[in-house]
Amino acid sequence: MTHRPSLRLLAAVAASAGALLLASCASTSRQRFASVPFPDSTPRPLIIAEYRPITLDGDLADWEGVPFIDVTPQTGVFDGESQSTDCPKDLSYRFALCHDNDALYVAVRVVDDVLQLDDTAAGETHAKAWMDDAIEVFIDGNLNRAPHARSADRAEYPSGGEFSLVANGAATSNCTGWPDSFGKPDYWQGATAIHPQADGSVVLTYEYRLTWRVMGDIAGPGSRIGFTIGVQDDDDGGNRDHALYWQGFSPSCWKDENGWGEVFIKPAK
Ligand SMILES: [Ca+2]
Ligand SMILES: [Ca+2]
Ligand SMILES: [Ca+2]
Ligand SMILES: [Ca+2]
Repeated sequence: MTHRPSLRLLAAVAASAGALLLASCASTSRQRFASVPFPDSTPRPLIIAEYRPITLDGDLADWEGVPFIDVTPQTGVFDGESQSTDCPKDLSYRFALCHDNDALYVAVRVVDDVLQLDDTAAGETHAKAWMDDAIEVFIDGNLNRAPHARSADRAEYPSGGEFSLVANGAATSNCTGWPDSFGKPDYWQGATAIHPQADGSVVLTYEYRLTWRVMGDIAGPGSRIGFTIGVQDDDDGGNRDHALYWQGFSPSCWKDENGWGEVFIKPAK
């Protein structure tokens, strides 16, 4: 089993210390941890997804007040299958989660120095998303923390898998039980927007809607799921340059569900 680098332990300790320092501030959201830690005993992050209907339009204004989690080259996990960078302006992002009665929503805001979309096209539902500037969302809907999310028997696909969305709106769900289901309201949908910056860089915004159906109809308000997110960064065409994950065991962060964080889908009051 892959062990998490000691830097992760230091980060977790620092996060815990920060939480203690901020404990007296009632308005500050505290870091939460799942009841089952990582195999090396470091705390497993837990996100609380509140109830909030969202409009899928690539505009994140409707997420105001929802806490976002920052992922930078210093706090995230670069997958060993690609290169890394030390520069947050090259690749960094923040993401948030919420839900309504039918689906989980994910918002992502990416900072990227160079936009590359040479391997995908808008409208594709079987796109090579990993080769361009794209998001990959990973769902462990039955929370069994399987060691191989893509085992030959496809045992994990009925309750989750990988849902990828490119900045141009191309998508893929090949590694789920629902290939080519992007854009269908009963399965999953998404919206993206590209915001060019004055210095030539881009800000990319994404919104996902993932129904309980793509989690096998076993997840929903009141349940917990395994979750991580990876951002793919291509800056020079061709294959990706960087893959930066929120949580995962490198290399192959997509593989071992035990390396992912958790989400509690908090019921509406
Ligand atoms: Ca929106
Ligand atoms: Ca970049
Ligand atoms: Ca890029
Ligand atoms: Ca590319």
